[in-house]
Amino acid sequence: VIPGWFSEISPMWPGEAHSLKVEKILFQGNSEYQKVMVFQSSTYGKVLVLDGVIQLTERDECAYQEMIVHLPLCSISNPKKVLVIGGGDGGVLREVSRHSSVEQIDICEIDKMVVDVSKQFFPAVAVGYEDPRVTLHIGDGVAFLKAVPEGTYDAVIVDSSDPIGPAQELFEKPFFESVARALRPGGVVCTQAESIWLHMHIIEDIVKNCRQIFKGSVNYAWTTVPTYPSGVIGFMLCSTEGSPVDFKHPVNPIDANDSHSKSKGPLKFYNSEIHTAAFCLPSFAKKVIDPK
Ligand code: AAT
Repeated sequence: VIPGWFSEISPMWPGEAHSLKVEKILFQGNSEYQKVMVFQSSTYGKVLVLDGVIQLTERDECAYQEMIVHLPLCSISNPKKVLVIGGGDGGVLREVSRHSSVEQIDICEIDKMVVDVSKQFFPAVAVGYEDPRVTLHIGDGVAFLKAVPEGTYDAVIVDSSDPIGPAQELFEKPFFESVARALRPGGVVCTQAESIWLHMHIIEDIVKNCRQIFKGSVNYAWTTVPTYPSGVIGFMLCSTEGSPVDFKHPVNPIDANDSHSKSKGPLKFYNSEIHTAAFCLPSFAKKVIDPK
């Protein structure tokens, strides 16, 4: 550990640790669920850390939040009801609210401290909470989904932390089963699905479970996020049986102008070309995820 630097050390990426130079620690607290920290970095703006793991930085959060939302929502026409699990910082809400067809946005985040800290230190992210379509539920996403009436949502977005800690069950088969139940026929889910460089075994497991549960399409996509372990992170995109969804060819392109508002700012990362490109896999990953 280098003095004055933050190093992200975890058994989920043994033998490596990405580091950022710390200008100032702005917040440290213990919630009921995890350690919460915010610091000002020299080169990535403010950084939100949970249990020693980077959740977002001001500089590169767009690459994650825009992709986890617009990959699913641009793949179906007229999404109306959207559920977000995790994502307490509000960045996913900010992106969902760019879609004018959406009428209802529910979010279930387990940790109220994440919400409060984001509102205090990350106003450009927490701006998502200002949309009147948003209802916040504080609680466990697993329990929340079990209580959702069948066929409620057009899209579910699972913006979850890594499977060590409170998010563990969000990577397990029973959770995916309740997501499928909560979706209407032809509805879509997009979940945080870790790194092809570090977590092929986790991804293989998720893919296997999802192929059994989701009778529409099942695809893996990925994006680059320099401050996430290995610099990339992926998403599992699935649809339920019903009108078929072709994730690789967006039917609901988002108009950069429509989605722009003074408080939200413009899209920085997502466009229709990168949407399609995100599904191209390196050969080593394709062999496991999508063998022909
Ligand atoms: N949008 C930024 C990135 C995140 S946030 C993940 C959120 O999931 C956290 O706020 C955490 O409190 C919440 N969470 C964890 N478990 C649950 C649960 N069971 N129910 C509801 N919310 C939960 C993801 C960062 C990815 C990091 C990659 N290394």
